[in-house]
Amino acid sequence: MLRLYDNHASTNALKVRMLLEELALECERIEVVLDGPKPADYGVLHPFGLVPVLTDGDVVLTESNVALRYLAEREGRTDLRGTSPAERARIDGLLDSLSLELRPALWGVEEFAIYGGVAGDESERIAALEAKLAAYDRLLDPDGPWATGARFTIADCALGGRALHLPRLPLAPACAPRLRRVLAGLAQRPSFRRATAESDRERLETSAVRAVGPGRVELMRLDALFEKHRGSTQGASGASEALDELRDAWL
Ligand SMILES: N[C@@H](CCC(=O)N[C@@H](CS)C(=O)NCC(=O)O)C(=O)O
Repeated sequence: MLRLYDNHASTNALKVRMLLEELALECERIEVVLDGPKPADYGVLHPFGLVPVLTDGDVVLTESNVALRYLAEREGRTDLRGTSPAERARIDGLLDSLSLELRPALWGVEEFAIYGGVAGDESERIAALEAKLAAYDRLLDPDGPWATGARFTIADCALGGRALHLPRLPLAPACAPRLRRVLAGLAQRPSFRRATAESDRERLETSAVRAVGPGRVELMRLDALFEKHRGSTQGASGASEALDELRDAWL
């Protein structure tokens, strides 16, 4: 039996939730708090105390990218994992660069734009992220629609999680066109919509977009849309409609 130690707001857990939906696998989900004390025995499962953890009987996986590879291989889905050593290496490269190169720069901006932190060097952080995004974009297939080309793979699941907040960040509109294209495809994909339904709902209820820097006007527009939908939408489908409108405004 698969079990996911999850948090609805965790972008790393979202990658795994999305693949579970894609594979239509049953999985017990246990919500673990992100900020604040974890259950006493959680440290036994995850040495760093992070989310997610995926268990499959005695198998314990504590890295989201490893969970993606494991699930695709467990189900014999070479289409998702890559059909040759060269394709698997390409997919692994996209996963690694996402975690090692893009994530720290993304966090630098998400910290103040999404989570309300005070930075003081916002413009530098935005410029650093835009440079990383431009570089990462060059790794993506030019024609798409997905990260590596015509076929959907676990690299797209990873992008769905890692780049979830991208539409809400104050970035230059022309930044990362290939990545935006992948995100536009994901927004229509049922597995992504199901995997994000819960966090979308919470986001609508607790919208706290900070209007800063060059993206100020765009963010104010998004904020106005959040306000419009707040209270008028109920449940996951209402939240999805509202998020569609937000994504359309950005993508
Ligand atoms: N390399 C890990 C990173 C996991 C991670 O950073 N998880 C975040 C949530 S997305 C977390 O648990 N944050 C809570 C904390 O730092 O205590 C992975 O990809 O699974």
